[in-house]
Formats: sequence, structure tokens, C-alpha cells
Amino acid sequence: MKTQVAIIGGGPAGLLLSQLLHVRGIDSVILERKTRDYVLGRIRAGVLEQGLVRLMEEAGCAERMHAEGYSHDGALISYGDEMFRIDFAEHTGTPVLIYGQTEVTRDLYDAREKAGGKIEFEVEDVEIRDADTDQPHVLYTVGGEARRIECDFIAGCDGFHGVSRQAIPLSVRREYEKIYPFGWLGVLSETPPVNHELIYANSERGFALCSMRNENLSRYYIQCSLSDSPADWTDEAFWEELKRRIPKAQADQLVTGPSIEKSIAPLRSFVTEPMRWGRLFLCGDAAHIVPPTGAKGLNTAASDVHYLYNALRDYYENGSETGIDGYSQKALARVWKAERFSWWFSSLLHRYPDQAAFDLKMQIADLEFLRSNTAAQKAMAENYVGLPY
Ligand code: FAS
Ligand code: PHB
Repeated sequence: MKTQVAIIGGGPAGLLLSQLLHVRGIDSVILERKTRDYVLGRIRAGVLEQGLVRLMEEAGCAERMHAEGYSHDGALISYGDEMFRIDFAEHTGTPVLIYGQTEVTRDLYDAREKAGGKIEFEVEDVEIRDADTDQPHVLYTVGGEARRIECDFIAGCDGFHGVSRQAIPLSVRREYEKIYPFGWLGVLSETPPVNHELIYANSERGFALCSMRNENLSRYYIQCSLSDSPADWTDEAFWEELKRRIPKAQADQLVTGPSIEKSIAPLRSFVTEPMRWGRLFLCGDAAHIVPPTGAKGLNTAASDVHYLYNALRDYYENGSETGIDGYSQKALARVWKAERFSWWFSSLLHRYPDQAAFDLKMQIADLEFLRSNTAAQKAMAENYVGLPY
């Protein structure tokens, strides 16, 4: 098989890139390890920056997003029984959109299939070959049958556990990592959200987040031990712990119900440099991971796609290699700012097992400063709604 761009990974990054390239008449093939249903079954991000919304519009996939998404002009931060609001509209004039990653991915799958896009599911043994030549290709198997794709470029969109990053030689690759000593236990429940905006809670018992997908589908998280498993937490235990971590006024209003999804995500900051090697380009979680606190994972995958899509357009439409030569540096400049914000926001809100009394005082002083200082709130809002591409 021959194509212009071979895309490894059918998550949001791979799908969005493929659909954008299609709109510009550039051919691609997506290789996905799992089935479509498996990919859609993963419950992940919930907050979209306007940059991602605009890309979905450019890809012709934003109709349902605009119809069913919720525009939020602010978010709440609580510590103990104290709570204050960060006003995105006042500080940036920009909202965020509440629309689950699952729905983004579903919209993109529907668009690719409607356009007759080539997606191979349940692929195995993916190997990237000759990425450092002008004739790269990908080997893989489907149902035990060996296959090969000749291509001009390869986009590694296969997430943190994919194979693309490993295709960059260790002599070239530099990795940066921070592992957090806790995870997030997430619950999805068919209950009305406790508040119409998100609540990020710092409590002496640990972090909590009250989020949502719609007026009758809520998404909640509590910081948990890395040794925990979802089976360790009954729904009742989860709800009781959540109530202890948010202000009493909200806890008293919390509508509980059976969990329809319960999972634990570890927290990590991770970046690999460079994000390009020859004709291989890494996008999204294949190149970087952030703790989900700042809602930057999916949104930084989107800015990678924006840079790579425009670089490939420039190559095919104008014969220019400027974009592809500058991709890694441009993408990493924004990736590191997202890493910093996600690390800062996580450090502000979580309780660390070995936290000294002084560190705790610094955390509360940071919260008090953010609460009282307009410049600090503006800086936080600008990062949360999304820095410019
Ligand atoms: P993805 O991991 O989504 O997609 C990669 C795809 O590649 C997958 O479908 C995988 O099956 C496929 N693949 C892997 N190896 C392959 C191979 N060898 N061959 C072919 N295909 C292969 N972000 C937020 O902003 N907020 C959140 O709350 C949040 N929660 C998260 C919870 C969890 C458990 C995880 C893992 C991530 C979470 N994230 C969150 C981050 C998440 O949203 C990612 O940033 C987003 O999925 C990035 O999209 P992709 O880069 O497409 O990677
Ligand atoms: C979510 O709704 O899943 C969500 C929202 C905001 C975050 C992380 C996750 O920072």
C-alpha cells in the first residue's frame, strides 16, 4: 500500500491530523492497535481549548461539538471551606468548551469513515523503517498477515505506550520525566453536576475535581494512592471521600449515584526531544505527557497536530520544507509551557506524602496570592484557556 502520510495511532491526535490532511487533499492511512469501540471506551479529557475547537471546525467536525458542548467562562478553586473563582472571560475574553474526548474521537471517526478514510484496526507488530531516509515505510500485521505501507512521512500518534518514540535512536533522543507519588481515581456517574462550573479542590485529605460532561453526566476525581485499584473503592466510599474534600456547601448539594465508569490514572510529566527524526514526526502523548490537572493533555496534542498539519500542507502545496524543519522546535516551545502549567497547578492542589509543614504553608500562601492578585489570576487564566499556537 502507498500513501503520503502513514499515521500510527487512531486516537484524537492521529484522527484529527488525518481529517485535516484529507480536507486539503493529502492522503493518509491510520494504523490503530485496538478496535474503534475500545478506543471510544476510554474515558479521558473533558475540557477543550478554543484552539482545538477551531481545528475541529477546520476539519469539518465541529457541528455536534457546538450543539452539545458547554462553554465555560470560569472555574472554581477551593481550599478547605474557602472557594474563589477564576474568571476566564474577564482575564482573557476566551472560554473553554466542556465536551468529552470520547465525543471528539467519535466525531473524528465518523468523519473519517464518511470520507472513506483508510483506518486499519487491530494492527500488530508495527515497525517504522528508514524514517531517516526519503523512502520511509511501515511494516505491520493484521490477523497474522504481514503488510507494508510506503509513504512520504510517518506521524507517530500512538500515545505514551506506542512504538514511534522508540524509533528515534537513543543517541538522538533526550527524555525528561517526573513521576508524581499519587494517582487520580475517576468516576463517571449519571447524576447532575454539583456545580455548573468545575471545582478544583485542595484539601488536607488530598486533591479532588468536580467536572462534568452534560447536565446529567458528572465526572469526579479524587487523588489516591498509587497502590490503590478501582476495586478498592466502593461507590459509597468514593462519594464519602469526595464530600470530605470539597467545601461543605457543595458537599451538602452533591447528588450521588452508581458509577458507570471507575478508573485510576497515574500522574506523570514527560517530554521527549526532538519530536522529529528524519521523516518521522511525533504528535501528542507519543511525545509528551502531563498530569491531567491543567486539562492540557488532549489540548497539547491538538497544537502538535496544528503545527504538523500546516508543515505538511506547506510541503505538498508549496514544496517548502520550512515547516517540517521547524516542527519540533515550534511544538516543543508550546509543550514545555503546558508542562510547566500542569506541574505548577498539580503542585498547588495536591497533598504530597512527604510534604513538610513549611511546604504546606507555601501552598496555602500560593492559593491566597492567587485568590487576591489580579495579575496572578490573569496568568492562570491565560494558561488554562490555552496559550496561543
Ligand atoms: P492516545 O493515547 O489517546 O491515542 C494513541 C492511540 O494509539 C491509541 O488509540 C492506541 O490504541 C494507539 N496505539 C498505541 N500503540 C500503537 C501501536 N503500536 N500501533 C498502532 N496503534 C497504537 N487529558 C486531559 O486533558 N484530561 C484528562 O482528564 C485526561 N485523563 C487521562 C486519563 C488517562 C488514563 C490517560 C492515559 C490520559 C488522560 N489524558 C487526559 C490525556 C489524554 O487525553 C491524552 O492527552 C490524549 O488521549 C492524547 O491523544 P493521543 O496523542 O491521540 O494519544
Ligand atoms: C475531565 O472532565 O475529565 C477533566 C476536566 C478538567 C481537568 C481534568 C479532567 O483538569
